[in-house]
Amino acid sequence: MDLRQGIGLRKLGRTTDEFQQDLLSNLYYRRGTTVESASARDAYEALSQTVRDHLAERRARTAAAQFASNPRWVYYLSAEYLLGAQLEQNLLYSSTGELAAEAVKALGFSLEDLEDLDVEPGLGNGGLGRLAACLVDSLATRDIPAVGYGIRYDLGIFRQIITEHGQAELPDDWAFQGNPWEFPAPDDRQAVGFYGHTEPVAGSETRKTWVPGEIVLGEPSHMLVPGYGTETVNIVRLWSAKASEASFDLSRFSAGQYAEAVQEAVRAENISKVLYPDDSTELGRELRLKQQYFLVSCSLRDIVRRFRLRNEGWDTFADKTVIQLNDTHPTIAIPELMRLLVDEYEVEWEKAWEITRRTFAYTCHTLLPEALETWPVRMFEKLLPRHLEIVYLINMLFLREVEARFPGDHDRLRRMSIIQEEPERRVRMAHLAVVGTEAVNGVAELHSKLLRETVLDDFAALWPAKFQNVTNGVSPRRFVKLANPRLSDLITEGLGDDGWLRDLEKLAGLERLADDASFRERWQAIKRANKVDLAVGDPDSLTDVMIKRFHEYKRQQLKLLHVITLYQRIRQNPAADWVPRTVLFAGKAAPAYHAAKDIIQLIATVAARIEADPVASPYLKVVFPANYNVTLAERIVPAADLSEQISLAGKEASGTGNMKLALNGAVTIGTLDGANIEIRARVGEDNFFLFGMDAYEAAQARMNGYHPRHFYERDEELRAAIDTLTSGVFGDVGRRVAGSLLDWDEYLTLADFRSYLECQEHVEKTWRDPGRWTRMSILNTAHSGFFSSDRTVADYAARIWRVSPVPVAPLT
Ligand code: NBG
Repeated sequence: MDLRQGIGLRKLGRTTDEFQQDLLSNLYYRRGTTVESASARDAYEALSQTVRDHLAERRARTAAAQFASNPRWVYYLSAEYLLGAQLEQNLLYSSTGELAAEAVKALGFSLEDLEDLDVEPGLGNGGLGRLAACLVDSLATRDIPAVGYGIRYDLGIFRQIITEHGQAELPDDWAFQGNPWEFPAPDDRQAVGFYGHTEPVAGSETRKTWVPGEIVLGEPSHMLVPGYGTETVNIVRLWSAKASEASFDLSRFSAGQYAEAVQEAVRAENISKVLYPDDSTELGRELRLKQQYFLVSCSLRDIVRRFRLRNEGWDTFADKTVIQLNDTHPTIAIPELMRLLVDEYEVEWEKAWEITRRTFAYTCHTLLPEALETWPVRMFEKLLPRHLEIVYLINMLFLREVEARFPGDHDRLRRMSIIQEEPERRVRMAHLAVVGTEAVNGVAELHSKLLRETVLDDFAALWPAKFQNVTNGVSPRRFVKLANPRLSDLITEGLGDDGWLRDLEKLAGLERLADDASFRERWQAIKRANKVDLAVGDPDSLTDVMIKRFHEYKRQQLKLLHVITLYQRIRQNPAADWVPRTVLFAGKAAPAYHAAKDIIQLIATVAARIEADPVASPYLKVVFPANYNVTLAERIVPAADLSEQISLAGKEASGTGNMKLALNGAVTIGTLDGANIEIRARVGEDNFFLFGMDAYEAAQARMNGYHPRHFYERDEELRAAIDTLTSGVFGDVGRRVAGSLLDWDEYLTLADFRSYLECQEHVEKTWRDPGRWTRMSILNTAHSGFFSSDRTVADYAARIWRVSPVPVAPLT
């Protein structure tokens, strides 16, 4: 039997009876229970295992095919993955949904009940983490050999609750009851060093020996990442920190010093305890740096191990390997690969550097200068002494190159150095990432342009060809098919087949239906039914949604000023013909980001006030469903009429919520920022509500001395809105928010206020003509095909990774 070809695998149950038998054997043999005593949890676990087996079988064939072809691999390194719930996705990707529904019914459960037990692994914060999940989905869908590497945080992103004091955070023990989707692989565990010192190696100038002061183990487990409409199943490999046996102090334990006995072990395992530990203390910051190195060290050793399975020497390493750095968090991979090559494998520095540079590529996800990571040299040196030496050498050679190109330009050297000197010596991770990679990309056209013109301009002048753009995308499977089954069915009917799920540009075929009255009616009825399901307000009201992380640059405060103004207008003239609106906010704020938490609290306060007001509440409702995550997004997105993308132009790198919403037929109100620009260009100016300054105007406004009070004084309605906040009717939090707007208003909220309000009036006028609105909605979906993450992956594959698919033959 040739196991390598996956022959020897029996075909899994494809009829109802067979599937049911498989489910029962999982219930008996793996769960150890019986039909009579099976709980919903038992049924959920047994079902998940049955579905997982279908994917695992494909995984075995994928691994065999990939191994045989010894391809160039994509390794995606990311501190975050927001994978979303797994059961429903895996049912879809294994085409077992109907079989499963039948089989669990026979056990006395409904599929929906079991889906409710499926907890989403919240291993990320926001857009960056969800992008990682969409890209791994599309990598598999495009049959590209790839592994996603990350950290298996014990506690994911906190669970948010909203009280009258605003946001409160609770721990998210997501795998408390186990995670049926995960395969532990303790054999592939790695040892990771920290601290210690370095020693010279006799006879070599560049090689050193690093003697770490602490060793922590990294134990991987992987989750399966199936492609859609293809056989490929890739994996995401997540590392957990484990203390070594030696770290348990038996003699202390015997002496009754229980806490002391495990102290070292606890410290080691804290590395994968939480996502983004609070970095307001020195210890917290060090823990974050430890996490970064932990991820990088484990993953690189695993990548080398995998390379070694099929190849010898180092000559082909960079041909067979491309490592994509998802933002700067994994950037220490650059000095780490140098260390492995030079110190451990005795490769010459020049050759090692060439390999390293050719292996890595870097995606930048921000434009906010404060979000560009730097680490104090002092801390770096203590934790990673050898890496700092390597960074210094990389920097010295790099600065020589700059000096050769721009002789005597000392200011340029200072600006470009990987080491920042003032006011404190720090390692600039973004500079390291640019210097040590072959390609650098932004995530939307404008973002990539601004990176070249501002944040990374010196680097773009030195290496213009290195800089690229790859516009983000989202998975149409998760965000249309799974999230919005009604709309998916209508689209499939309208287009004649469901080929759009793998080739999203096919949605353009809906254009001809935008003027078809009966199609429009059905489209509208679906939107309404989705609103009924969401159940947050009157389904006939304009459902106006702003769902994203809370950040001042995203300007939830601008939306709130609009709400307050609407409220005051209604109060002044209750008899007018108001367009009923349900304004939905959802999103989390970083626990230590007080200004953002203030805005959440203020929204909750304003919402309660309007709710209690009999005059305004029939027309205006503000809701704030707590704990925004992928699962909640899947419920909100299909129900949205209006998508709020109102960041200050030049601040949002791309946005991906904007894409999900447009794909589901929400019309955008937005600034010329991030991917909004590309959405507008595709759906058409007439189908997009544009307002506000553009990025250049915004930068100008700041440079010319921006005075928020100037706008406050000149705009009566704005003044009224801010004055109510200052008056204290919305409590101290209202005063604080008003104060920060009047005194500083970092993101020019007041400057864009009038333009935003006028644009919202235009929205209402359009909404009053349902035929016209629905046409706009259909055209948004029809022209959003570009925003599939399948296209994003194809772009990376062609221009950055230069990889080709390795198809997996179906089981015959
Ligand atoms: C975020 C940007 C978004 C972008 C996502 C994915 C970070 C650091 N950046 O605009 O703010 O859509 O990345 O690229 O999370």
